[in-house]
Order: sequence, then C-alpha cells, then structure tokens
Amino acid sequence: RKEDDELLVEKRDHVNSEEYEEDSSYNYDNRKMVGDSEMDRKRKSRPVESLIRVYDKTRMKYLNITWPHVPLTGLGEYGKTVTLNPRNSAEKKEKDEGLATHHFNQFVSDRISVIRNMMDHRLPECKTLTRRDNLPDTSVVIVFHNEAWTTLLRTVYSVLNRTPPQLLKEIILVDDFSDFDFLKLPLDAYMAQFEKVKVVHTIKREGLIRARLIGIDLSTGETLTFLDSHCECNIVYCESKYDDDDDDDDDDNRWIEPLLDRVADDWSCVVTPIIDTIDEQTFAYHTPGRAYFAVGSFSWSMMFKWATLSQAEKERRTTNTEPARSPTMAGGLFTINRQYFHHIGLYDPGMEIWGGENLELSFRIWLCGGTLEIIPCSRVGHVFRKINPHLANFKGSPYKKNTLRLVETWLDDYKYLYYQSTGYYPKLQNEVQVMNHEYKCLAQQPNIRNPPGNRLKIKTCDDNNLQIFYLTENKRMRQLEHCLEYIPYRKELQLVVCRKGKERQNWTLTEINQIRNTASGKCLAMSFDGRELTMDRCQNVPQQKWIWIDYRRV
Ligand code: LR7
Ligand code: MN
Repeated sequence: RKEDDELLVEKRDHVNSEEYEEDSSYNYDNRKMVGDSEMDRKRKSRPVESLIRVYDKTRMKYLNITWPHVPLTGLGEYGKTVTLNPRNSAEKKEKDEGLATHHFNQFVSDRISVIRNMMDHRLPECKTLTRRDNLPDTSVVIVFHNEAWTTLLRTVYSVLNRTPPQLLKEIILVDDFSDFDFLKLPLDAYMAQFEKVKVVHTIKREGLIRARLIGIDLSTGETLTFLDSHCECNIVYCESKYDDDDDDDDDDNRWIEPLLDRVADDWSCVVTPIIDTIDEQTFAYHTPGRAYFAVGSFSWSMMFKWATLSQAEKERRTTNTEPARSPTMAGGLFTINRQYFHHIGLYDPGMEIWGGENLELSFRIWLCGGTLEIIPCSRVGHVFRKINPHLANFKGSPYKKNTLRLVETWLDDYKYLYYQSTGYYPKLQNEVQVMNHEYKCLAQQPNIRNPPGNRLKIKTCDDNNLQIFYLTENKRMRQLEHCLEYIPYRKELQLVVCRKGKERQNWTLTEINQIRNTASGKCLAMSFDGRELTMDRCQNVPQQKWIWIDYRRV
C-alpha cells in the first residue's frame, strides 16, 4: 500500500493537465502508470479483500474483518469510459447484483481506483481568478444508506486529496442505518486512519434529511458542505501549493475555494458547484461543456428540473466565471454558512427518506433573504442514475409526503397549482390544453393580488400548468375551484368561482371544433392579431377552431 501511494504521488507529478488540454490527441494509455502492462492490469483490476483487526468495544474483543479493497488500476483514469464484460458466471452474478442493488455499475466502480486522477474541466479563466486570502473552513457532510464501498471511498478520497487541509475542518460520514456489514465496523476501522474523517451510525433509518441534520449537529466548521456518497470533486490538489512557498500560485481555485469565497462574500449566499455526470454504467466523467451549465427549476407538480439560464441572468452576468442565480438546487451538493442555515431554520425534520427537501430549502433560502447560486468555477461529479434505489425499496410515498409539507409551508396562494397539476381534484374528468390552429393555447393570466388571475390570454403552448383545464362531467372548463364563464353584458371572459346550474359556465365542443358557450350561444375566438380572446357569433372560420388536447397523453 505504502509503495503504491508513493508510486501514485510520483505518477501524479508527471501529470500536466495543461498539456493534456492543449493536445486532444494525447494518449493517456502511453503514460507510465502503476500496473501499466496488460498482465498487471488484469491482475489488479480484480477486487481483492483485505484483512484488518479491529477492537469491538461492545463485545470487548478483537475481530478480524475483511473488507473489499481496490488496488490502483489504470482503468477509468482521467474520467475515461470503462467497459468491462464479465468473463465468467461469477463475474456476471457480481455485475447483476451490483446493478440490482445500486442501479449503477458497481462491477465497474469496483475495478477503478478509488483515487483516480481526473481531467480539469474548468474554464481556463477559473485558474487565474483572485480570491480572498482567509477563506472560512468547511465541514463536509456525507450521508448514505447502503452505498457501495468504492463509490463511497472515491468520494471521501476526492475530498481529502482535493481540498486544502486548512479549509477542510472535517468530513462527517453519517451512515443512515445501512444493511451492509462493511459499512459498520470495517468502515469505522478504515476511516480511523484519517484524522479528519468521523463516522457516525444512526440507530434507526432516518432518511437523508434527518441524517444530514445529525451530521450538522456533529460538525464544527464555519461553513457546511454537503455531498452525495457517490461524488468526485474535480481536479487534483497539489500539496506543494500549500506546503512550499511555491510562487506558482495561479491555481488556487479548486472545487472548494470558489464556493467558500462566495459564502464569505455574503453569509446568506448558498452555493452549488456545477454538477458533472459520472456515467452510471461506465463511470466516465462527462461535462456538458466548459461554459454551458444549467440552473435549477421546478414544475408545478414540484419536480426538480434543469433549465437554461434566463435572459435576465445572462444580461446581469458579465463573465462566464461569475456566479449564476438559480431558482432551485438539485439538493445534494452545496455549501452554506452554518449560522445562516440555523438562521433560516435548517431542514424540515418531518421529511422522510428522500425527495422534496431540495425544493423546500431552495424556497426557504429565497424567501428568507438569501440567494442561491451556481459557481461555474467549482465542479463536482455525481453518479446520476435512472432509478432511485431508496424509493424503490421503501413502502409508502415519502417523496409525496415531503412535497405536501413544502407545498403547504411555502406556496401560499400558489399551492392550488400543485394540487391542480397533480390531480388532487374532485370529479376529475379530463385534463386538456385548449389549442387553436396557430398552435396557441388558452392560458390563465396569473394575478398575484387576486389568485387565480381571472383573466385569460392566448399564449404559445407549453407545459405550463396555467394552460391546463379540467373538463368536468357538467360541461365546465375548470381550473381548481374556478370555472370559465362568459359574462355577455360586460363582454368578459373570466375564470370565476364555479356555480351549480350556471349556464354561463357551460361549454361544448361543436362538430366543427368550435367551443360554444351554452347561455350566450357565442363561440370562443381569437382576435385577428392573434393576441386577444373574444366571444363572437359562431361562424365556420379558423379563428374559432380549437382542439382539446388530452394533456396526459401528450
Ligand atoms: O434514506 C436515505 N438515506 C440516505 O442517507 C436515502 C438516501 N440517503 C443518501 C444516499 O445514500 C445519497 O448519498 O442520500 C443521498 C442522496 O440520495 P440519492 O443519491 O439516491 O439521490 P439522488 O442523487 O437521486 O437525488 C437528489 O435529490 C435528492 C432529493 O431528496 C437529494 O437532494 C440528493 O442529495 C440529490 N442529489 C443531487 O443533488 C446530486 C445531483 C443529482 C441531480 C439532479
Ligand atoms: Mn445521488
């Protein structure tokens, strides 16, 4: 091990990321590496078990424990794609079991070094940005339930190796009542070699939200940084930068510094890195491009979504390296000032297992005087997966429950949008969008003072909930407790409170696709400039042709 470490350090000295970037044809397979030969690679790419002796305090005796350990291999270095086919039935079983448990390719992860080198994916400008000298320190909190050994270790090593020691107060690993034995004593024993790593085990399944609250309680850093248990902080920390008085100081901004610098600017700034993708199958490190990144958004059904930077934000920012304001965050990776987190009341401890806490915290931040930003010069990789094992294996619907808590807590007058779009609605018949021949849609015009806004507009069709109407059995076009009504003497089309037996609220679709109001006999029409809605005498004209599109089928 010791030898391997030394070799690794030596090998690192050869690595020149500048050289790598400039020459895309650079072949890292030619690099002299540990275990370079095909024989070595085959031998070393097989996981081996190591034996350790630990003292079990409760049983008051020494135990011999094995844990899967991964030697250094050349596979996956610099975030390169790894494709490995099982060579026999035992390996096939290993691969299948890994996939079934984690929904990522544990078989591959177990054959990549837990300390692999990574390409520097930042914008070149990031390297020369200036920042304050005295950055606050941070406690890195990583919670996990049944994480794979190698992904967990890779996360921990990437933090240890790529965070300047004076900025890393500690790493707190919160084991959320995992079933795997190797995450108990063996993990404690393994982590005991690192002064800065603390491991705690919950005594019942808490879920990621309360597990993080436990981590926060135990932490002492000025700021808190959260990571999922399958991350890799981007780029290598070179010790010489901090230990020697090396004046080669053009690279003081690694993953953590830009985050801490921004939090130090303003205690109410909560920041996230750009989250790069570690492929769930090949463990390749992908990035959407150096300058491009997405911000966080959400749908009215309270699903987290990625979105492009708004025009306003594009105009507000003057350089690519500046922080970008983000409406929401994905939830797993962020840095926050400890006092500010307490000031806004931490997480909602009533939230279970998984989901919703990311939007809850995002709303909490924006509504409590804070800002949420993405820092483009900080990048961290995360293993994205298509199926979430925690939800799949859990009875009940914690995600829905958590979402209801956040809706009831923060959405006030807008919460009907959530209930409307998730179908918690009496006598739901059909969800439709009302579209005309110019592909424009009928939409409610939001009115903050008097929600829901009672005006209607014609807008470009999109998946905005304000465009979705429910067709009820009794011919209503309804949005929550409001129905579309035509008031002839005022010539007004409005969304007003639904009333039984009110013919002015009845609508039918004619054979030639007009939407006809029963009481007035008039038809819904688009004005000639295509902007306004009117009610006209029914005629066979394109302006009066509409279709009801079943929203759920689109
Ligand atoms: O009961 C649980 N106990 C836990 O400790 C369930 C989960 N966990 C741990 C788990 O081991 C992992 O470390 O919590 C962490 C997050 O769970 P994941 O990795 O299964 O979640 P995810 O990556 O699919 O989900 C994203 O949304 C979650 C909503 O609750 C959390 O906020 C995650 O932190 C978040 N991850 C990210 O933001 C990374 C970027 C992904 C995106 C988009
Ligand atoms: Mn995750």
